Amino acid sequence: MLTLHHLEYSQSFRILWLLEELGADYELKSYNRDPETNLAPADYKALSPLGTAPVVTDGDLVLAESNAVIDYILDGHPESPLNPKVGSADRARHLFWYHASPGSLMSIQGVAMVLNLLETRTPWPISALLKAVFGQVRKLFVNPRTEALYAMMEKDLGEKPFFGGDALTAADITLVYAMYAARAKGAFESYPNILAWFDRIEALPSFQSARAKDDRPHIDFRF
Ligand SMILES: N[C@@H](CCC(=O)N[C@@H](CS)C(=O)NCC(=O)O)C(=O)O
Repeated sequence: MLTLHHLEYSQSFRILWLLEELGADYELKSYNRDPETNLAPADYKALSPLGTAPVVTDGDLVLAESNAVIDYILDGHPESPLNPKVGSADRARHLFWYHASPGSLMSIQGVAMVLNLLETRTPWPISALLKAVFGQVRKLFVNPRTEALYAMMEKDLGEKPFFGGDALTAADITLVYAMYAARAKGAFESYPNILAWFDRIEALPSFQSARAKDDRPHIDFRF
């Protein structure tokens, strides 16, 4: 049987939600973060060479990397609407958002996070110099790319209820981590269609049962 190794407040929540949505048979093993480093604890890091969450094990298989895990699980559920069929109306839209999550949104969030860390953890006067340079990086690269993505989300979610189209797909599930991280920073206050998507997914029984199994008081995803 497949085991999900779930690290609290992490990207493995996506896999928990996926498994609940599929009604799959699985075992759940939950881990707390190391209280000192806030990273995965040693027994989680020992699971896979990357030492990151999510990880699933299935017999001899140990698999990390969120979208690889999602694809592996969906391979076992070929009829699931979470992966729209080739040639179906929502196929291209689903593929776009499924890949834009790690490929565009999370990568730009990663750049923004590194810039902020460098700026706030470097002593003056180097920090002042970094601030000036990073201001340009934000203006020319980070902000336009982020705003373009948010504008596209707002438009698409104004036309259909889910990132995947008319129905929930793995695109919505894989985006959930980055979307909550962005919302926590107030990113979507002027994007009503995006905010309505959060209400929509939070109303789903699978999301609610994943939250119950996650058993954490709030959604506060961390790196
Ligand atoms: N690209 C990887 C990223 C995995 C990742 O960075 N996971 C974070 C959790 S959100 C993690 O494991 N953090 C704890 C640590 O690095 O010890 C994936 O999608 O699986």
